[in-house]
Amino acid sequence: MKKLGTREVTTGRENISVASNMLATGDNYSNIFGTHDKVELARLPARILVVDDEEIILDLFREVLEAEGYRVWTACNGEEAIEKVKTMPFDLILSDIKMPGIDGLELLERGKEIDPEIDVIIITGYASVETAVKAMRLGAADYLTKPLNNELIKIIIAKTLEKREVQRVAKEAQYYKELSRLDSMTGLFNHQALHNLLEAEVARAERHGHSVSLLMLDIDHFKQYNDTYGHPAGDALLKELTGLLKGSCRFYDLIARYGGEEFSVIAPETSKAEAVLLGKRLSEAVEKTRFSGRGTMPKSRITISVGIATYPVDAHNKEALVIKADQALYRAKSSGRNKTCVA
Ligand code: GH3
Ligand code: MG
Ligand code: MG
Repeated sequence: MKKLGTREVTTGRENISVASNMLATGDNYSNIFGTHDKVELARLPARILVVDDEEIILDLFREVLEAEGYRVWTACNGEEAIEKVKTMPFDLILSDIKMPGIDGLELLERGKEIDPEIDVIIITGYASVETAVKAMRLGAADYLTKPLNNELIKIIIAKTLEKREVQRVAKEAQYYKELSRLDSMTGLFNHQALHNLLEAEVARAERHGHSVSLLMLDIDHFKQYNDTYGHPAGDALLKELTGLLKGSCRFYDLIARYGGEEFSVIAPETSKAEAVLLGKRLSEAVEKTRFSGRGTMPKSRITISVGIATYPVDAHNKEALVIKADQALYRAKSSGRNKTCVA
């Protein structure tokens, strides 16, 4: 197991011990104390709350844990511990099971109610294996038995924190994976995500014998809008249009920014006729919206053209569906724009 060493870092406010293993990844202090609150908090040394009604045990834990580089708080009963959990974030509670008033098991339950992410290690008497089992059933991360052994304390805590770190990293990876599916400007699915989702939706439609429709939308004369008002105004229009599309589609329609000023909507379980209604509804919603700057645009309004293709009537796979919808969009453009055309 990797041991967490510590370093002292002066932040101007206080001295903070930083686990040295975080520096091995090439991170520097400006990263750690930078703008990423989420990452920063998680990378500081673990915050541990020790709860026991015996002062001598609290002192022992404080000494052992602080020497390991952890930040330690103590409480001499369950009530005090709960107050502390309510007011500050802890990674770990280390609690005696037998205490007057709120005992360790109740603290475990109530602590998890306040902060479901918190890990709890229960300290039991030598002979009370049943209570240890009960604690584990209630969601304790682990348990320690009295008489306490310093080395075992260190190992159990380090193991629990390591598991916690693995879970945090996995969660963060999932978060960034999510981000990589989204278009940064609009928050809609990006081009790649659209292709992945369409592939999955076509497969699902095939399995269940449903239709799925693909709508390609493109803003008419957007270059003119950009040339007149500038790129930032164009960006603002794209964002405004995003809100409008979200408000006009159904909950389970999948909206993507296909690229530039082109959007697409995957409408699951939607026939061609229903997709045409959706396309027309979207066009009308855009046409009616009083976007700023519309006055200088053709016919004094912002409009979109829409091309539609439906599985299985127009195409039998994702690639062909995209081509067919694109061709329909091209026809909507070449036949005068502000139109909905089908494959
Ligand atoms: P059409 O009616 O044929 O679609 O004409 P159009 O002017 O909309 O199409 P064209 O393909 O000629 O021009 C697209 C314009 O979209 C040009 C480009 O500057 C603009 N554009 C693409 N992506 C962005 C973006 O992210 N932000 C802004 N502001 N403009 C963008
Ligand atoms: Mg355009
Ligand atoms: Mg275009």
